[in-house]
Amino acid sequence: MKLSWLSAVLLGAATTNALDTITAVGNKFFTSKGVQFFAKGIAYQLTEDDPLVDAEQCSRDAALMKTLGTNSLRVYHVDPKADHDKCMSVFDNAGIYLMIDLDTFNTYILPNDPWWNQTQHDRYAEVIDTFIKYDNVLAFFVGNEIIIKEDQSNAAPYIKAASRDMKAYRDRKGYRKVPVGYSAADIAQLRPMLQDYLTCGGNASENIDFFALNSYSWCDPSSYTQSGYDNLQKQAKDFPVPILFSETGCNTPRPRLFDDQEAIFGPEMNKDWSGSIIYEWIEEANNYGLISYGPPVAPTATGASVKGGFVRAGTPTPVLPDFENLSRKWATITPTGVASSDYNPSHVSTRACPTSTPSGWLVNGNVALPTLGETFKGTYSPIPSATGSGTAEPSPTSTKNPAPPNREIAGMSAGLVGVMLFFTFWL
Ligand SMILES: *[C@@H]1O[C@H](CO)[C@@H](O)[C@H](O)[C@H]1NC(C)=O
Ligand SMILES: *[C@@H]1O[C@H](CO)[C@@H](O)[C@H](O)[C@H]1NC(C)=O
Ligand SMILES: CC(=O)N[C@H]1CO[C@H](CO)[C@@H](O)[C@@H]1O
Repeated sequence: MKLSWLSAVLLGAATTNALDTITAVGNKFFTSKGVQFFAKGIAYQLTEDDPLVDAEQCSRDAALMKTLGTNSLRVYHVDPKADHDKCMSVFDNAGIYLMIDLDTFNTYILPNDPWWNQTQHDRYAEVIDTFIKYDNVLAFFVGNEIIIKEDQSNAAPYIKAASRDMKAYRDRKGYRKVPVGYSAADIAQLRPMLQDYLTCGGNASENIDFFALNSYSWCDPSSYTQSGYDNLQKQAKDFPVPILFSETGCNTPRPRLFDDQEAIFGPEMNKDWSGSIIYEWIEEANNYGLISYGPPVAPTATGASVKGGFVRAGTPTPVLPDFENLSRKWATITPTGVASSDYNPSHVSTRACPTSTPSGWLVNGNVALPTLGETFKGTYSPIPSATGSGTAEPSPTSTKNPAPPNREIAGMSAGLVGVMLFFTFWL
């Protein structure tokens, strides 16, 4: 990564594509040069509609992101009609990949009354059409924390249907195989059923290409076992597709030490996990920011780049000690992983589709997925899973809700509440 960025600088402005494209193979991400990719990511959503349209802002942020050591961003909402060329190029030249959510405020799959229809499909497809041309697009999400309670698990086949259709769309258009995945809330009672369900049944065309978890269960000072990461690891071992943290960074108590990064990139987890995305770049009411664009203003204040009590553009100033702590932490971490030429994905395995339990996981085994245009009617019909070795193919297979009902540990609920606040604001 560093090398290609450096060579881009040496070659000058003529190099528009500094970064190699990334695909999913087995449970890992690899660049087109065969180098395993681990995300050192940041959640980036300065404005509700789209933070990837203001080239000057992207440049100011990218410059500071380089000192932080980030190689990827997650953006929750984009406007597919806007021009993203400059921001995408700025981030590409800074060695930064983008993970983009396809849904937005009025198109995400609903948890209690799910449907999946052409309007949603076309909007998601529009985002793919807009972003597919950028080599530094790493992944697309079909949803974020759609399910946050056990009794919402009936929405899972709709997530799978959305993933199936967006992958089919991508392939039908002959697009690059950008992995399509889902970003889950960390609800202990739904683990590992949700991640297993989204990758079960034996038909890679219907499964997500990667799974990601928003987890705030590691609150410094903590440890691999105290945080529950040991359990996350057990459930991720030899997972059939890449798995990563799509949000992490508990902020209670302070200071944030980001010690979980050592576990995620260390020997306990790095054979099964592909990195993490720290929540979040901009400081706002939930206090997760790594930078701010100025002191808070009155919640009612309005003006260019002011909303919800915070300035949302300008020169980024590190929030201390968080920014420095993360920067120092990442500087000590250089996961090498495995070269794709040395990687044999045959040990990863698809799990059985989970069976339902009373007042627990509700989708019983493998079920017929909703077709485009379908609304959930209360039951699913079972279908047998495709048989076979149960081994994943060594090929590129592979929003927002009210407060969570079950709090696994204090840190997680604090994190989720923070995230809820963020989205409540944007809604
Ligand atoms: C999809 O569902 C939404 C919400 O009910 C509706 O507004 C929209 O018209 C539907 N789209 C189609 C193509 O039926
Ligand atoms: C796999 O899923 C795709 C998409 O739903 C479907 O078209 C195909 O027939 C399925 N393959 C098998 C073997 O069932
Ligand atoms: C790794 C690191 O830099 N840790 C620092 C994080 O911030 C606290 C509070 O300033 C310091 O005590 C740590 O040394």
